[in-house]
Amino acid sequence: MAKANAAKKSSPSKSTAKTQAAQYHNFINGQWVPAASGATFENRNPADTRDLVGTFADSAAEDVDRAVAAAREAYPSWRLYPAPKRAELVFKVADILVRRKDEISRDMTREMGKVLKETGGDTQEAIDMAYFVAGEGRRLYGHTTTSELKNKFAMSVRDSVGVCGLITPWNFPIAIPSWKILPAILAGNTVVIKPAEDTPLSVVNFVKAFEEAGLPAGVVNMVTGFGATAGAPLIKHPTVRVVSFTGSTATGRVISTETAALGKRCSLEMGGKNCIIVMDDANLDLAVEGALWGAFGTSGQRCTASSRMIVHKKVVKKFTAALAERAKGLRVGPGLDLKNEVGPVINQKQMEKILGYIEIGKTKDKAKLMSGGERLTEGDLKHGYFIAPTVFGDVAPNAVIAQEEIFGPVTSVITCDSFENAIEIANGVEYGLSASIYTADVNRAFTAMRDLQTGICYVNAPTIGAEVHLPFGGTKGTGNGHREGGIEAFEIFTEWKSLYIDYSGVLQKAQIED
Ligand code: UN1
Repeated sequence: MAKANAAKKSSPSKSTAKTQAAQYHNFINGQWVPAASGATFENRNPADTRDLVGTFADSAAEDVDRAVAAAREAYPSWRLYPAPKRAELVFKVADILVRRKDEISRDMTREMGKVLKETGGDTQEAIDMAYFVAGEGRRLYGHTTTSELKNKFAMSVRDSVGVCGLITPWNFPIAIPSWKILPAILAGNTVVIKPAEDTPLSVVNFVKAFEEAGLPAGVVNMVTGFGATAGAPLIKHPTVRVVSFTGSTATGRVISTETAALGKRCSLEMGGKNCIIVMDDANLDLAVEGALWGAFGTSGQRCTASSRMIVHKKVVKKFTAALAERAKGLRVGPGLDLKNEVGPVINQKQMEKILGYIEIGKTKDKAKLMSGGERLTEGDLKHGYFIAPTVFGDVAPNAVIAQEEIFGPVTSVITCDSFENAIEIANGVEYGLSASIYTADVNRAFTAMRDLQTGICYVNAPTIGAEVHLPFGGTKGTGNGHREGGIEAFEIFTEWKSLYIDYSGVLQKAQIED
């Protein structure tokens, strides 16, 4: 699956053949090493595929074995290294990211396309996460509690689990790895990360921060490559105790089955079909502004993207016209050019998938195309994967484009008759990540917060923009009950241990009457 992507992304071109591309290796046991086979793959700029970002190790089971062995070797002493000391290293990582934010963000825009302001936000999210998680080094609280028996003390503490296998996506190439690596290592685990094949450079940059901070060898390891050849052996490796995955629902379900069969802990963060409800009493200008950002920020390639607008019949005409107008006005182009507001989509396969959904919207779904609806190929744009911000109007709640995750700059406006009808439409999808409501009515706002079946809910703001100190994740097809971010992130990366200390000097029997 992933291989096909990269093959398209990496088709050779004359203009780059002359320049020597940078070569990047795996990071195993504190060393930068090529794949055991010597194989590499290319990473190209989706805004201009003539630009070769670099070549990366095309890893396989042997590389995964080495990385996992390094993580296992490092684990016993890292586990016993005091958590506040582990936190000091994480604070150092944060400071390094602050210092290198611009450079990291530029590399990120070059390898995955989103505009510089947004890659800055992505890097900032990793910085925020590092400061937040590092603070936990002096907390990681458990409970002290009462005992049923006299002269007996009881408490619970968190322990680490062991080696964690982390599989991360390309849309938040450093933020999402930070959600996984940082709580994992702060809690005393060691990790092997396999970044998306479209964005290995961002994780190379992240790993360099751990190296510079002086993390012991083997605590953080990285193998680059593809899902089938590098991701699968990592997930299945018997030493790997925790798997944390962010990506498609289809892949997540496979991982869920495989890890269950092997008795591993598994956290999944998958798709979304997030909606903005706009009621007739909403501040319409604010709602349009929010919808524009929610639908077209990151070219719609967020799990949290606002891909459905559920709008009250009294204001739907006005809202749709205004949103389409604003969408037409967005400047689409390479993200490194500061005047652009929307970058390309990630690769050819993804572009074709999005264009396929646009076609379904026009034909099968019989929706009304209000803006965009096509690939942009003018001038140098033809060298990249640009799609015009697309708004569909008159979309039925059960239309394909209103049900399936498109992961591109496409949003659907659905008309609702009432608040109750809006909630029903909102909940009528397979996913449950994020939802929002624009209303001036506090009663409606609270009812929506109560009844929307999503892990994240916004009032008078779009569906994107979660902050790292609150739990992130979703219900239904979006996840499997775990959360990233917040102190809840530690649940998957720690094992609870209950401790009983009997200082009575006699045998006391719980639950047994004398
Ligand atoms: C994602 O799209 O997978 O809430 C993550 C947001 C960002 C994270 C998105 N802070 O939109």
